[in-house]
Order: sequence, then structure tokens, then C-alpha cells
Amino acid sequence: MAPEIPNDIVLYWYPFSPYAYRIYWYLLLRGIKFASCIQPHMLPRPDLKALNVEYRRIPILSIGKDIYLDSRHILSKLETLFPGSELSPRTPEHRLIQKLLDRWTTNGSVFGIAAQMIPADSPAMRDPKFIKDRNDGGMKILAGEARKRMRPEAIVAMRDCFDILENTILADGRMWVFGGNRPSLGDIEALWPFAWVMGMPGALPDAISAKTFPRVFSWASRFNAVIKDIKSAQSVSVDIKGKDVVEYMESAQYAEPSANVDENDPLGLSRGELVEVYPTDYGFSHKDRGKLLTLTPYEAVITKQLNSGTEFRVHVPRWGYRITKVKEGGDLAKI
Ligand SMILES: N[C@@H](CCC(=O)N[C@@H](CS)C(=O)NCC(=O)O)C(=O)O
Repeated sequence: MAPEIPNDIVLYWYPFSPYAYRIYWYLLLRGIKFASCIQPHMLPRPDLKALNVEYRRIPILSIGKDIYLDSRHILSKLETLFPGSELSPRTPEHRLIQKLLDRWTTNGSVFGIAAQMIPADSPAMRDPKFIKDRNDGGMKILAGEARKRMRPEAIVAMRDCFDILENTILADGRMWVFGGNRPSLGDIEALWPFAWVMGMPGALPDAISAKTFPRVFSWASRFNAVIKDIKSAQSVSVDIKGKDVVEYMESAQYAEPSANVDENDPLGLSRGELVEVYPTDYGFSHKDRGKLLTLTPYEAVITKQLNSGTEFRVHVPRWGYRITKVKEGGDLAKI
């Protein structure tokens, strides 16, 4: 029997991934049902291997035979492919704030600083396998005494991040980032790394508390209460096994038509050329190789094959990703 995949959406994630919450919350707030394919928090990830996806980061979202990498790209695709979003920014100012929050919390400082707040004596930081896994991907995790030594500086930086929210967008006592009476994409973009550290035992010192940042802490509790209510009112996802997704992919449809390769793109690539796509900040040795199908200012799409030969597409954003031409025969072309 074909597996049930609501809206043809599969979210590959694990519940400790703060980046995955950006997508999980979005789907919940919009009431878009999906199938959840839970992944281990370290490599190997056999479900992704079976899909022939090299990218090592979480979350990944598939809609039919289209696979979307990167939470930023996934959010923008969900906004387009599921129109009528009540979470979207409505004014140019809100659109700018959303974009800047996205850059600030992901690429910019907040996630990196939040990660430094993971206590040296937490299970993850005492697990050599976890540290090796992340360092293999290109991180430089400090553990033990070195981690303790850098903590005061990390606290100063984290306090600065809390201060920015407390004394700018939340300073007038509003309930939500874009005002109004319900959370929006602005709240998702702003909250996720803060919610992560707030929920992490022993991560925050007294200097960062409901006493020192009352508006940030009550905003986070309000948001959590909304999510809790949605979850208790309806079932939002079904669980699915990786092997069932591969089977479903064999006969699935594409979620969107393909666009062309922009002839004026600075990279000068052509449709059908063999390329590799990969993130530039971390996990860069995990490259997905395929034929270039689409290249716009916002995304690159390549075609790949399942082991059976069935074709599917992988979409990556332009921001933070590199697209490298591959010489016929397999070696990287010098560009
Ligand atoms: N730019 C990516 C970052 C994703 C990311 O770094 N995710 C973390 C999990 S929260 C990760 O992949 N960690 C390493 C791993 O699981 O291999 C995005 O926005 O989705």
C-alpha cells in the first residue's frame, strides 16, 4: 500500500535541531500537514543515502520528486508553493525585517553564539563521537576546559543578542514581531535560536533570564503556548520510514515546473552541464552532483537519480551555496 504523505511533503529532521524548528513551526502555524521522517542526529543517515542525497545537514524537505535543501530556501518555497500564507510579511518594512532576521540568526551571529552556550558538561559536549561527527563536517568544536574558558565571552555576545530583541522590536510591548494578534514568519525568523538556548538545561546564566529580558522570555512563552495549542487540537504529521519515501518517489510528481538557466548569470553555466552543489559554511565536503536544470538569482536546481534510475531534483539557494562545474569524466573543472 502506498504510504500516506499529506500534501506530498516529507520533512527530514530530528527534534533537537533548532534549524528544523523553523520549518516545523511554519507547517504547524499554517496547518499544512506533512510526513515526518526522523533522522539520527549524527551521520550516517541511511535514509538520505538511499535517496542519493549527499548533503549532510538538517532539515531537508521533499515535495513529491523535488528535494529542497536549507531551511531558508525551504521557507521561501513553502511560501510560494502553498500560497495564501497568513504568516507572510505584509509591508516592505516587514519584508526587510524578515530578511534581516533571517541573515542575522542563520548566517550571522546568533546561531553560532547560541551553539557556544551549550554547556561543557552537557551530554553532547562530553560525547567524543558527536564532537568528531561535527568536526568532520568542518566545525571546530571546543570541549572541556577550553569550552569553559570561552564561556564568559559567549555570554557577553548572547546577552547582546537578547538585548537587541528586548530593546528594539519588542520594546513597545507588542505581542508579536510584526504586531497583530498572531505569530508570523517574523516570529519564526527571530525566535528559533533563542528558543533553543532557553530550552537547553544549564545554557543560560542569571544574566540572561526572565528578570533581565522579560519581554523576550514572555514572547517565547506566548509562542510556545500557541504551538502547544495547535498540537493538542489536531494531528499535524504522520511518521514515515525512509524506505517508504524512496518507494513513493518512484511514482511521485514534481512539485513545480522547471525554469531555465539564466544566460546572464555571473557563473556562466549552461543547462545540462554537470555540476556539484554544496554549502560554503559547513558540511562542504558533502557535494551533490547532477545536471544543471535551473539557475536563477535565487536557486540552482540539479537532476539526480535514485538507485533505480528514476530522476528527481535537488534545489539549493544561491546564498551560502557554491555551484562548481565538473569536467566530463568526473574531475572538477578549474574555473
Ligand atoms: N543553512 C542550513 C543550516 C542547517 C544546519 O546547520 N543544521 C544543523 C542541525 S540544527 C546540522 O545540520 N548540523 C550538522 C549535521 O546534522 O550534520 C539551514 O538553514 O538549513
